[in-house]
Amino acid sequence: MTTEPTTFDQPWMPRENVRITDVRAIVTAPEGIPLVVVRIDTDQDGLWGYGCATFTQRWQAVVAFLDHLRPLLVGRYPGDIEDLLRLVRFTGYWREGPVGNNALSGIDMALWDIAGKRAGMPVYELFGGRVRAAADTYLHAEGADLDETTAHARELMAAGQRHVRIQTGQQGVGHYGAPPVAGSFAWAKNPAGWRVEDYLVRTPELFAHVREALGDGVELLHDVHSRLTPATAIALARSLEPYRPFFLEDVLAPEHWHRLAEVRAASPVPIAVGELATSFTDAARLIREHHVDYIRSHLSDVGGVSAARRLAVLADIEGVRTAWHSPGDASPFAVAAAVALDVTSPAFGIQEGHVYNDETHEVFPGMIDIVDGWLTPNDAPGWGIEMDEAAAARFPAGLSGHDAWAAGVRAPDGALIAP
Ligand code: GCO
Ligand code: MG
Repeated sequence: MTTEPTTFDQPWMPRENVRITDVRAIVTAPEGIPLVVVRIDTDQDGLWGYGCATFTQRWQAVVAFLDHLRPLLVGRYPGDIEDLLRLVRFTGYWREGPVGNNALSGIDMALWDIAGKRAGMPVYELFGGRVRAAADTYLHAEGADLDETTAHARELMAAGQRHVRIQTGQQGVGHYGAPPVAGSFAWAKNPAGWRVEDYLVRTPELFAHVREALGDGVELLHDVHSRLTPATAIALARSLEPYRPFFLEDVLAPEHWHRLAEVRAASPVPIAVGELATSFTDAARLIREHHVDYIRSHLSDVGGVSAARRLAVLADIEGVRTAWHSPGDASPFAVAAAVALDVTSPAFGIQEGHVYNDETHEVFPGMIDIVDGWLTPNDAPGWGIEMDEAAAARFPAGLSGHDAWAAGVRAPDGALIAP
């Protein structure tokens, strides 16, 4: 093994005389949710690119990881994207994982942004062009009780949503994605506990209530958030069959994904899993082993848009649909990358959406927004989105609020559970 650094040059001449001059992270939290963006600068005037590297809970680790990569990339030609991604992965030896993959994703998406700007084309056209006009989306409806969640779902439908994820509160700390309900379990060691027995009763009640109120013209989704066992996941799926869920998400935690086949075999309710896949390999296995009906990867957790593009091809081959993870802890560059895949992949299923605040729009001029339930890619070169770094600096990132919340998600006996 050599001890001296060797030249990083590929054994071929770069096609053009363009070189990377800097790779840096920009962290901002215009909604209080830390977003990590990577900017790659080049020696060509006005040519730079952005990518999403958002691991909101541990963003400081991603920034530090990127510091390792700068010397590897500065001076390199930005056009050989795949070779650069492999260089980053193989020189670090220990590949994958959420920190390294998020750093890789920021680089990956920024290189595609540069490629689009150099070609004068939107990234989706570099991927082969459209197979559909736009990406249909879903938004989150939530409430402390059945009526509140139903009212929120109705509002989203009135704004043009045809797909709505419904979550509702329950006694104790409440279920993921909904506020807790006053009241607690006096008998419990942890009176504000999350009780699976309550959840298994309340969730079918929620679906029945929403279906009764809103009819069959809306697609209803629900996120279990990794809190069940195979047996209780099967019980829940079966109890929801009369209400025709569009999909049931994260029925099992990653530690039990090898048992997803049992859940899928026991009920026709479509299963969506994948946001917690922190390696391309794990996400690909979910598709290849037919554990899911929808793959839900967080693009930057599997290494970026190049990796997710491979997953979209695999999904197409295996009859799985995509449903890329993209709530508030994904930057507008992640949204642009997901939508570039959505409009170019035959395997598209549905796109998770988020309505960003005005401050986010100030930080990310050109970002794309949901209109009548649709996300449509920019036709400008690259992602078509810029970043106002002065505005970004007005929203410094702190600790993600996720830590405090997750630390409080415990069962009535006090045991921590998947948040
Ligand atoms: C979803 C996810 C998120 C995660 C969040 C974690 O389906 O959108 O479950 O809400 O909880 O992205 O940081
Ligand atoms: Mg989820």
